[in-house]
This record gives sequence, structure tokens and C-alpha cells, in this order.
Amino acid sequence: GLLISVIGCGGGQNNNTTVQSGTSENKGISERKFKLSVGLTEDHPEGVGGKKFKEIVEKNSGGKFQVNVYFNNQLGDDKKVSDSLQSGTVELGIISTSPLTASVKEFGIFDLPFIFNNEKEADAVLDGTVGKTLLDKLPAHNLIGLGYWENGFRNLTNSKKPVATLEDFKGLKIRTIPNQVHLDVFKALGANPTPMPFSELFTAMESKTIDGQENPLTAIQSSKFYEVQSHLSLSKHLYTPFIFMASKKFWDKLNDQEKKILQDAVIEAGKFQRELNREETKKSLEYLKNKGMQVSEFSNEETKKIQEAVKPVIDKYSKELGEELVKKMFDEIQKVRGE
Ligand code: TK8
Repeated sequence: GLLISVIGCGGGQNNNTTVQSGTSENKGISERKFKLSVGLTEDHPEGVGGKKFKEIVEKNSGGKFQVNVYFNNQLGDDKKVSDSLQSGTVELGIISTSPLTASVKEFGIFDLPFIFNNEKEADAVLDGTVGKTLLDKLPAHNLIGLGYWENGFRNLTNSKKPVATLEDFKGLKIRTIPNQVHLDVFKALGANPTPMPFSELFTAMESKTIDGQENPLTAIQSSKFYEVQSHLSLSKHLYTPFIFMASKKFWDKLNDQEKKILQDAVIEAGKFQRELNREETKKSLEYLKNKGMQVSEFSNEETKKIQEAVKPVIDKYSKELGEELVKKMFDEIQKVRGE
């Protein structure tokens, strides 16, 4: 069965005893135990960040809160975790924003290809009004958005051949995140996209059911995709944020002091996680080369061709997802570029 998530929340005997024995600073904090789902491995920056979050929360709650971190999709893939947060069987979870479009389609603006040139631009949008507007749409879906962490810029891998031109995408069977924008992007590039949960990906590549996939370098490293993929193309075709969410059912049981401990910890551990991911990304390329991956880059000319090919997808979804919101995103990016 799914664990007893909130201990003594209704003011049971245990709980009362513990509360009374608390120090003056943590008097309003109840003893609680909850699960945090992390999609990637324990040594990936998402996992390390999850452990940092646990450490901060347990310290700032004076040991009243106990966070049990589950790594590597142990509690299910992103979609499953999002469902479990909605129903309240999991309290906290970090997932990519892309599968969330099933609930809030506007998160799809981050799936538009070649929007961000660098992490600084992504930070500005995520931590600015656009990011906030999207978080505000979550409570209607029984979710609370506590902040954005970083998955990162995605790069293509495959087991067949070097991919360095638009032409090279033709016919490649590529796993995509279950997300309409991703699907359309890879169709526009001439590939043969197959949506699939991340948790099934390694096996699908190992058995050659699919030829390739795309993910940030740190994930390609930590999930050991180099064992089943020989070619890496530095496409940086889109940036995926992680979103740190709480189950609304769980959240609504907390008092303000308790909420603040969790909210602050998401931000503090998130700063650490973004920095770490950026550091690790720099090291990942060398690591993957040492593991034998053949690395390709796109010339400026090919990059232009690729951007031309996906432009209709950007136009289509800018309309569908809300032109005003997309415009606001571009305005915020422009502001950073002008600095
Ligand atoms: C892990 C996923 C993963 C994502 C994907 O749970 O599905 O490819 O990039 O990192 O969130």
C-alpha cells in the first residue's frame, strides 16, 4: 500500500505529545513524514538537489519533518507522479514541465524549440512573471508549484549514425517526451518520433525498438545512455525546466510556518541544484567522450536550416498556447539579451 503520509495531522496523541515537547521556534510544526519523488538517479543534480532539500527541511523543522526521497522514477514516471500528487498519495515531486501540458497546456511554451540561448535567459523567464503565471494555474489541478529547478538543454543521441545535418534526422526513430510540441518538432525535422515515458527508455534503446532519444548531457551520463547510444549531437534544441510540486491535498493541511519551511527550501536547494547542474554539464561532455560517444555539432548553416524547419511548429503553438503569454516570454528574454 501507499505509505501513511501525514503523521498525527489530525492532532492524534503522538502528535500532541511531540508538539508540546518542541522548542519555541518549532512549536507550530507537527511531526510529519513525506515522500519526495525524483525522476533521475541519486547522483544526478536532480537527485543531489533532492537530498539537499531534505537536509534543509529536516534542519529547519527542528527534526519534525522527515523527507523520504525516492530516486530514478521509483514512484513512477513523470505522468504517474503528477497523477499521484493530484490524488495525494505522494506529497512532493520533481518532474519535467513537458508532461505537465496534459494538465496545463500553457507549460508547452517551454517546449518550443530554440527559445533560450543560455541558462540566464531561462532563469529570467522562469523566475519572472511568466513562470509565476504558470505556477498560478496549478492549484486548479490539485497541484502546488513551488519553483523551478533545471533539467537543461536537450541534445540528441542515437545508435545508428552521426547526425550533423537536417537531412540526417530523416527516418530516425526518436523517443520523445509524451508532449504534442515535441512530437511535432521531430516530425518537422523528418524523424519518426515515438512518445514514451522516461522509465522505459533505456530498455527501448537497448533492444533497438528505437534508435535514439534526446535529453540533457547530465541525464545522458547519469542514466548511462552511453552504454546503448554511440552518437551524440550537440543540438541544444530546447531547454526543459524541472518543476518542484506539492500535492494540494497535502499542502492544504499545513500551517503557514510549515508551508514556509518547504517553500524556502525549494528555492534554496533549487539555487544550489541549478548551479550544480551547470557545473556538471561542463564535465559531462568529456565524460561521454571518454565513454566512447562520437560527438557531432551542427554548422551555423545547418542550424539555420533546422530552425527554419521547426518555425511552423513555433508559429502554430504560439497561437494555441496563448500569443500574449509567448510574447511576454520573448519580451523577458529580450530584456536579458539587452543587458
Ligand atoms: C525524468 C524526466 C526526464 C525528461 C524525459 O523523470 O522524460 O526525457 O527529460 O528528465 O523528467
